[in-house]
Amino acid sequence: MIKIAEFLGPTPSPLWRLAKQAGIDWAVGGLPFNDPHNGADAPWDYEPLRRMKQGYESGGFQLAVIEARPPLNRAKRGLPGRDEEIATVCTLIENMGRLGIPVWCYEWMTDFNWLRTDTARPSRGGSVVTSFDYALVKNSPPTELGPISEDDLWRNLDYFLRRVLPVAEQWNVKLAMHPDDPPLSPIRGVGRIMRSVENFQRLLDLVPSPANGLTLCQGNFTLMTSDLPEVIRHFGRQGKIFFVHFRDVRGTPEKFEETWHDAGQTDMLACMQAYRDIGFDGVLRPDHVPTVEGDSNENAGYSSFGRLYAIGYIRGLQQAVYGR
Ligand SMILES: [Mn+2]
Repeated sequence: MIKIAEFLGPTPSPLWRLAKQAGIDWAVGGLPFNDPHNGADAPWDYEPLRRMKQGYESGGFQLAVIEARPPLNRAKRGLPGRDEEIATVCTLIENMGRLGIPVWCYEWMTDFNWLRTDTARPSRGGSVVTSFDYALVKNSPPTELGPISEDDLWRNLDYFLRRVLPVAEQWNVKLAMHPDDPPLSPIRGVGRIMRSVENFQRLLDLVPSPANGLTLCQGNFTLMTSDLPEVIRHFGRQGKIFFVHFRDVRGTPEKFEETWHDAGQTDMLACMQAYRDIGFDGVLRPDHVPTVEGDSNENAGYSSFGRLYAIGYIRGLQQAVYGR
């Protein structure tokens, strides 16, 4: 059975109570905030992580996934200092293992993370969503660090995985690679490799390990295929889906907008059936949601009230597919 989770900040908030009221028992967390109690400890050290986990538990949530990364740009680019960054990741993984936090969601986007050209595009009934149009960025100058090829990104990823995966195996923590968003390459001179079903298979085959897997972010994967349920089965049969982002879009990798969960291009019911068919028993969270009336668009994609609708929609699909 899937476990429906929410992305929650590390301190109690109205959103925590809304999520709890909507029936959420699982939290996806970031890294602990800087806190005077941390002393010399970094966010990936044991005590800050332990206190964060305990905080979620006192709010009624089990911490199932950490979806934040220590600095990794040197590792992604293969620059001096990458071994120190990789050591930090190994510390995080070990401490997650000690605390029984089973999944780390990471990504291999260098220089910049998910990219949109509009964060307030009108959607249903005056709600707003994010959107992307490659035509608006195709003439953007390269990033400060300059172009980097896809071959270099693969080489650096291989170097990273060969050091981190043995630690992840030892501590029983799973690495769940998130797709590049948008799944398009290059952007601003920067190659983006996690952008196709074939490339995700290449990731799995690059360094075979029970800890090497993926985050099935539907909003990106549905732009890589015309048959998302089959892609879910393809990776699910291999036991490689460790985490799911449940959201939808309309369009192509070059030009798309995010949508309400009931209004995108993907057959969401068929996706839920595919998760059941592969026996997926991990965590699934609504990813980006529309910003709706009465809510702030300050953190586009993460509106509180928009999430309530998404949770209800997902709960309905879950009960339709798995029964009550
Ligand atoms: Mn995602």
